[in-house]
Amino acid sequence: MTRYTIEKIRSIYDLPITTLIYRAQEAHHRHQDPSGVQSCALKSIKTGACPEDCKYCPQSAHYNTFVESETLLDTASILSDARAAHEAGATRFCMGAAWRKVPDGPQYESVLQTVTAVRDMGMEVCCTLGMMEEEQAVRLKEAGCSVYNHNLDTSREFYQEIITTRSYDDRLETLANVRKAGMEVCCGGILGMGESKEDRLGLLAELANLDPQPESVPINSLVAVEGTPMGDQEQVDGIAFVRMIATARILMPRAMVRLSAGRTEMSEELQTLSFLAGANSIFLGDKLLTTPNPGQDEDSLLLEKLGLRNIHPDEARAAQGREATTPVILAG
Ligand code: SAM
Ligand code: DTB
Ligand code: SF4
Repeated sequence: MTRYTIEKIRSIYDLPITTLIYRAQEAHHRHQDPSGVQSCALKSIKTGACPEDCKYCPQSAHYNTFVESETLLDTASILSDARAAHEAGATRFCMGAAWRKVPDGPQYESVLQTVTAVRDMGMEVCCTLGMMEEEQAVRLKEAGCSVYNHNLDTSREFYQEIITTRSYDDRLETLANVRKAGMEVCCGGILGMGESKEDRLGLLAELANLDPQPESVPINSLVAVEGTPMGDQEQVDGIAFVRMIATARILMPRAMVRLSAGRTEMSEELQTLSFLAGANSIFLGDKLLTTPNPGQDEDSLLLEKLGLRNIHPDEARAAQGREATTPVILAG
C-alpha cells in the first residue's frame, strides 16, 4: 500500500484550485458513481452527560450547553424514527450514543436488538458508541451493524489540546477492533477548531495511511455550540474546507467522502463546490445528533438542482468496484 508523506499530501492540497478539483473529479469519476449521493440519517439514541471532555461537543458533561440529557432510548421509539428516515429516502441509519465506551449489560443488549430490527427494515446500519472492545465489536457485527463511526477528529499533535480524557492510540485501538470484527470503518474529522493547516494535513495522513483505508470519511465543519470551549470559534474558511474534501477524495478514491456537520452555515454554492471536490454523501434530516441540519425539503431541492440522485450504499459499492473507464491524464 502507498504510504503518504505529509509532503506528498501538502503538494496535493496546495495545487492550484483548478488542478486540485480536476484531480479530485478524475478520482471521483474513476472510482465512484459521479451522479450518486448517499444519504445517511442520524439518530442520537443516548444523549448528553458524556464523561469525555471533547472541547467541541455539546454532549460532554464537562460543559453547560442547551443539551438535555436522556437515557438510552428503547428499541420501539428508535424504530419509529428509522421507519420515517427510510421513507424519507435514507439508505443508512446511523445511531449515536454519548458514551465514553460501550457498556456491557442490558443497555448493550438493547442496542444489539435495535440494530437487528433496523437492518431487517432494509437499511444499512452504522453505529457510533464510543470506544469498543473486540468482543463487543464482534457482537455488533453479528447483530447486523455493517459500519462503525469513530473519528480521529484532527492530527495526533492537536488532539491532546481538544480531548484529555482519552488518547489518539485509544481511538486507533477501537478502529482496529472494528476491523477485526469485519465491520467497515467510517472515520474522519472536524475543521474549524483552531487547528493549523499542518494539523489538517496530519489528519489526512493518518486517515489515508490506515490499512485498509476507511470506507467512509466524514468531514465535519465545527458546529460552534455556546457553553463549549469552542462556542466562539469562527466558521472555517470555505475554500480550505473544499481543499480538504478534494485532497481526501484524491488520497482515498474509493471512500464515501461525507459532507457532514456544519451544512446549515454553508451556502448552496459552497455545498456544490464540495460535491465538485468529491463529496458524495450527506446526513439527511433536520437534526444531526443534537444540532440542526438542513431539512429534507431543502436538500431534495438542492440535489434536484444539481442533477444528483440518492443512491443505496450497495449501489455505491458496485460503482466503486467497477473497472476504470476514464484514462488517467495527470500523473499522481
Ligand atoms: N461518543 C462517540 C464518539 O465520540 O465517538 C459517538 C458520538 S460523537 C458526537 C461523534 C462525532 O461527532 C465526534 O467524533 C465528532 O467528530 C463529531 N462532533 C461532535 N460534536 C461536533 C460539533 N460540535 N461539530 C462538528 N462535529 C462534531
Ligand atoms: C460524524 O462525523 N458526524 C456526525 C456523525 N459522525 C455521528 C455527528 C455530528 C455531530 C454534530 C453535533 C451534534 O449534532 O451534536
Ligand atoms: Fe462524548 Fe463523543 Fe461528545 Fe466526546 S464526542 S463528549 S465522546 S459524545
